[in-house]
Amino acid sequence: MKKIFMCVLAAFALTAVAEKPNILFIFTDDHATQAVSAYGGRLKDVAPTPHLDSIAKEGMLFKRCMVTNSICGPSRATILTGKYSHLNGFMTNETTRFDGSQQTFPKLLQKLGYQTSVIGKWHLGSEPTGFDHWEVLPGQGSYYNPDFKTPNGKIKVEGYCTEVVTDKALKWLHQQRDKSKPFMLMMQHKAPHRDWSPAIKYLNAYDDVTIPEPDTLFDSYEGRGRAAKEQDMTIHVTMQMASDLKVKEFDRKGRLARKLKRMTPEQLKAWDAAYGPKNARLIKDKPKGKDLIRWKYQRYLKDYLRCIKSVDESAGRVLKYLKENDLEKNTVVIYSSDQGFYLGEHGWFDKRFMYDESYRTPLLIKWPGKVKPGSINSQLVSNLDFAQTFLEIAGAEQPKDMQGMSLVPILKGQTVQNWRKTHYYHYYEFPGWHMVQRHEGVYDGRYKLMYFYDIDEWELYDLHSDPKEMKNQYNNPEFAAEVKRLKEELNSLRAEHKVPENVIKDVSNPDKKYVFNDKPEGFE
Ligand code: SGN
Ligand code: CA
Repeated sequence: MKKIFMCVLAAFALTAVAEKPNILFIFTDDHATQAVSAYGGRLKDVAPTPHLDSIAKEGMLFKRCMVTNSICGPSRATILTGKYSHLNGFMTNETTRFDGSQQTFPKLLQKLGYQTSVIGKWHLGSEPTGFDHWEVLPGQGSYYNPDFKTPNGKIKVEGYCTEVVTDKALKWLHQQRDKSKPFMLMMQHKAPHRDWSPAIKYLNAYDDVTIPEPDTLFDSYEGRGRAAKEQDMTIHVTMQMASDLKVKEFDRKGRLARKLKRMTPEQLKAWDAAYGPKNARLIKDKPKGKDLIRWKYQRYLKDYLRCIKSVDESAGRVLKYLKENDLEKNTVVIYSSDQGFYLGEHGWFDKRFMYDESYRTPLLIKWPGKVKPGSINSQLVSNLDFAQTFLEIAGAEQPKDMQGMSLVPILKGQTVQNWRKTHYYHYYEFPGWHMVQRHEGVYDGRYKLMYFYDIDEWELYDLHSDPKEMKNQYNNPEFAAEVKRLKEELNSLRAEHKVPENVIKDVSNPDKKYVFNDKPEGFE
C-alpha cells in the first residue's frame, strides 16, 4: 500500500515538474497604449486590436506600466536583467553594447529546465545569450524581406517582417523546441517602429476613414520648459515627407529609394499602386500650414495603425496555435512594448520623455486559472518587474540584486502590502536622435516631478487636473508641498536604486554627428 502511495506521489511530482507554465512574451517596438483598443482612447473604434484585447479580456490589463528609460535598447536590457540602466550598463541606444555575460532571466530559466527562444528585434548590439534558439534582426531590422542574424550566420527571408517573425515563432513552437521541457518564447516585432511600413495586404487599410486628432496636435509648448520646446520630434518639422511619409516626389536625399530597393518587383508594384494615386492628389492639392500638418498626421497614423493590424494578427495566430495544440491552459501570455509613443500628442512622434504617452507602455497578461478574466490593475508597475515575474511564474528564486517586484501576487488578485507608491525614471541620450534633454523623475500615480539636469529645469504636473501635462506647476506656490515631498522621494529612490552621482555625465557620444531638422518641408 505504502509503495503504491509513493509511486503515485512520484508520478504526481513528475507531472508537477513537467507542468511548469510556459511563457509567451509578445513584444513590439513603440506601440502606444493609445493604439491598443483595450485601453480605450480615441483610436479604439477606427482601429481596434481584437486579438490583443482578448489577452486583456481573458486576463489582466495594467493601466500604469511605467518604463525605466523610454527607449529601445535600454528597455530591453531592463527587461532581461530586472535592473535599471545604470546597473545593467545599457543606458542609451547609441553608445553601448549589452554585456551578455551578466545575469538575465532567460539564463535563470534555462537553469530551471526551460527551453528559451528569442525571435525578432533584439537591438542590443551584442549577440543574445541565455537562449537555446535565437534568430534576431540586425540592428533595427527591415520591414520588407528582412535579414536575420542566427548562430549559424546571416539569412534573408522574403516576406513582411511581422509575418516572418510570427512564422518563425510558430515553427519553433511546433517543430524545433524540445517538447519535454517548458518553454519561454520572446516573439519581438519590429513593428510599429518608424518608418511605419505596412504589410502589402494592408497598404490600403483605413483609406476611407479619418483618424481622430489629439487635442494637443498643435501644442505651442507654452507653460512648459525648454526641453519640450527644443526637441526635434515634431510632425511639423522633423517628420520627413519621403522617408517617413512615403511621398517619392520629396525624396531629394534618396533615402526612400534606398529603402524600396529591398522590395521585390511585385511588392514594389503594389506599393506604388497604393501610395501613387494618394501622393498625386497631395501634390495637386498642395496643402500648406496646418492643413499640411493634418495631412501628415493622417498618413503617419494610418501607416502606424496598418503596422499594428499585422501585430494584432500575429498575436491572433500564436494564441490560436496555443489553443489548437493544447497549450493554452498552461501558458502565460504577456503583451507589452519597449515603451509608449506619441501619436501626434503635443504635435510629436517618437518617445524618450517622461510625459505620459511615452513613459507608459501597454501590459496585458493572461494566465488561465490564475488571473481573473477582465481584471484591471492601476498600481504602479514597471518593465523593471518583468524578470522577477517570469522567474516567480517558473517557480524560481528571485535574485536579491534585481530591482523590481514580481507581479505574480497582483496577477493572483492578492493585495500586496508595501507595493511601490512611486516610480523612478531616467533618460540619458543627449545629444542624440530627437534631441530630448536628459532627465530623471518620480511619479506617484498622480503627481510627476521631472528634472532636466543639464539645463537645470524642473517640471511638476498634476495628472488629475491636467492629464495631458500642459501646465508645469513647479513654480506655483500652491504646489510647494508636493514639490518638497517629491524631491525628497526622488532622493530616496536614487539611494534605493543605487543611482551613482556621476553616472549622468559622460554617456553621450561626442564623435557622432546628429542631423537636426530646422525647416519644415512643404509646398511653396
Ligand atoms: C531610429 C529612428 C529614430 C528613433 C531611433 C530609436 N530614426 O534612429 O526616429 O528614435 O531609431 O528608436 S530612423 O529615421 O532611422 O527611423 S528605438 O525604438 O530603436 O529606440
Ligand atoms: Ca522602441
